[in-house]
Amino acid sequence: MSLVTTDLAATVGTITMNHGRKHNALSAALVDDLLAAFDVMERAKARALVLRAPKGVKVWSAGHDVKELPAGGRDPLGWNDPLRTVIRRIGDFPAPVIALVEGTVWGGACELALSCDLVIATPEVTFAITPAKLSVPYNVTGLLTFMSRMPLPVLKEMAFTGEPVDAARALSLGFVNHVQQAADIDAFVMKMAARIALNAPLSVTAMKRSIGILAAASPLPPIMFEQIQGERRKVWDSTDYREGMAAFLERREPVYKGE
Ligand code: LCV
Repeated sequence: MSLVTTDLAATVGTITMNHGRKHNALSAALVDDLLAAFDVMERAKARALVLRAPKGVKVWSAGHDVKELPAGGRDPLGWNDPLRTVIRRIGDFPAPVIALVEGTVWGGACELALSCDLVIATPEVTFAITPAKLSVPYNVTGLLTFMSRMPLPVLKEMAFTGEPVDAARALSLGFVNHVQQAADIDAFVMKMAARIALNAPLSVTAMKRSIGILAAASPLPPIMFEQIQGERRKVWDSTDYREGMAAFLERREPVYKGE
């Protein structure tokens, strides 16, 4: 049974992440079903796409499936990681993707939501960037996603503390487009999606792709990329990395020693 449901109303598609038992943790299985759903919607030439969880969820997505992270000794967020793959798919999708967010959003799911073209949330939504809590070295394109959505001091606060930021603050900082009450958000999002779908799809796609290319156009000399990878390897090779995984699985607070 698929872990997502899809709906296509005229030229507006909706993909619903529906693995409630694991709070939509972005496992390989859930991401595979998401990718299949994106392909269905692209073949159907959807002109706007809504990415959501079931109505009224407590957790939109619990982020990367921690139980699928490598035990150590290699990059936990490499090119073929399911989270990286679905993030790229959102950017590649020809039509605008609108994140309809209810519930709490954790770790890589923050990047999933913020990599969408528009983010619309209820007031109860919170976003928590959690790599520091798990001793995970977030990856280059992931950090660039966050850097392009919010001021550096805000990203540093979220990344270093791991503490949630609520929808009102996210709206004031610009990484949420609108905040709507739970009773109103579905109609609000579908009205915006329908408005987008009435516009010229070739123009919308060209602008989405051009903006994406321009926003990602940050020339990084290879030596700097290797320097970043060196910093990240210190983390994924550390005993702290293994402590972060163990603490999560044992449902206890981690004790980090900086080694
Ligand atoms: C696997 C899970 C998860 C999960 N993975 O329900 O950004 S990075 O670098 O940090 C990146 C690596 C990343 O995204 O890491 C993941 C960051 N996510 C989090 O830190 C959130 C972890 N989850 C939670 O704090 C709680 O599950 C919340 C607060 C979301 C919900 O709490 P609640 O008490 O309602 P449970 O914790 O009981 O979770 C229900 C089931 O979902 C699994 C969890 O292990 C449990 O499974 P079992 O019943 O089999 O034990 N689950 C939740 N999150 N990220 N599995």
